[in-house]
Amino acid sequence: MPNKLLNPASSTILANNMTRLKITRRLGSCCLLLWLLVAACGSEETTTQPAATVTEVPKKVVKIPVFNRDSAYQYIAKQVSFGPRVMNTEAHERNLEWMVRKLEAFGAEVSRQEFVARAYTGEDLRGTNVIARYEPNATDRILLCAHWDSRHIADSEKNTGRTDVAVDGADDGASGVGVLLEIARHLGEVPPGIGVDIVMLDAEDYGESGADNPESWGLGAQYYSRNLPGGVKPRYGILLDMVGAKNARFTVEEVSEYFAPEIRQKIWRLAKRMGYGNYFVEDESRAVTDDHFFINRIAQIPTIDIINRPTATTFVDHWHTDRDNMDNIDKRTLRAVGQVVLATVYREAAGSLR
Ligand code: 1BN
Ligand code: ZN
Repeated sequence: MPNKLLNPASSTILANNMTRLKITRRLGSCCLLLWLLVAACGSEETTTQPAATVTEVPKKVVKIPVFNRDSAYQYIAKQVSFGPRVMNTEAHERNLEWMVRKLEAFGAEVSRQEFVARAYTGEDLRGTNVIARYEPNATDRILLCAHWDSRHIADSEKNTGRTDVAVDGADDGASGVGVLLEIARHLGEVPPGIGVDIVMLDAEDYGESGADNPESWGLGAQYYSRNLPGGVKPRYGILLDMVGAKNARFTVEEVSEYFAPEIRQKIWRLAKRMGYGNYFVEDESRAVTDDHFFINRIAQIPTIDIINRPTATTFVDHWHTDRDNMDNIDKRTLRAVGQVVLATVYREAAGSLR
């Protein structure tokens, strides 16, 4: 993928902006000098003003709820308890009803986006994206999303058992949903001060492995992106996928960095300041055809993927195997991701996310 940031046109814009910033700063310094001179030569009233009133702007205090990793863990276990959430199955249907009830109980305005998508196998898949809105009338909005379906086959070469059985998807799917449900619970209790759309995307994982067929993945995200509900486009999006494993490494994934570099950087910077730099690492990893790819390409909402990619090209060993179960879910990872995303939302609302 060509690097857009390095093309000559972008560098000119960048250079012009930098020059403008320097001129503004210089003008600012001149004004300050002038003001100091006037103040020094001024009347009694001017000199009796306390210095603090002219130099200090009080910082806004942002109260961020504490993410409960045990709740997130329970929400993951509950999803897994229904059985693999494969399209056109009863487990999928039951999980959907439970998830919708949960989001409603957490005070969101919930709607369902139903669709039928043709899979690479020729089957027609009945899918439902679930959209949970907080502060539904706000025009400034953030999108948080994860996929709630699980893969129909355990077809990774690292799978040691049967390859024709569906995966539990504790990490691949349920972990992102579990973290978002715990975030939803907080958003219902403490209004974020900004619009938040939590979107549980369906039919992400019914794609064709090892084939040049990217459109076979992210079917729910493709439908969502072509049928954006609510009339207001979120400012940016954050996708959570495979956010539950022990010692996860959220590397800088190529699609995220191509479409949304500033957002990616500010979230990784925040994570580091919060002490989670061991999870949010600066190493680069190759592009993934995950839901964010379609949200970026089709809906043009700059969206990043927080995804566990231990090295530039690999996924975790349990990925698309029969070992993607609760044994691989680590509460410390859930807390790291959940707390960073919660802080992102509340800080963004307060204008204190740098
Ligand atoms: C992410 C989790 N994905 C599937 N499960 C997206 C993906 C698509 C990953 C194609 C690798 C190849
Ligand atoms: Zn998958």
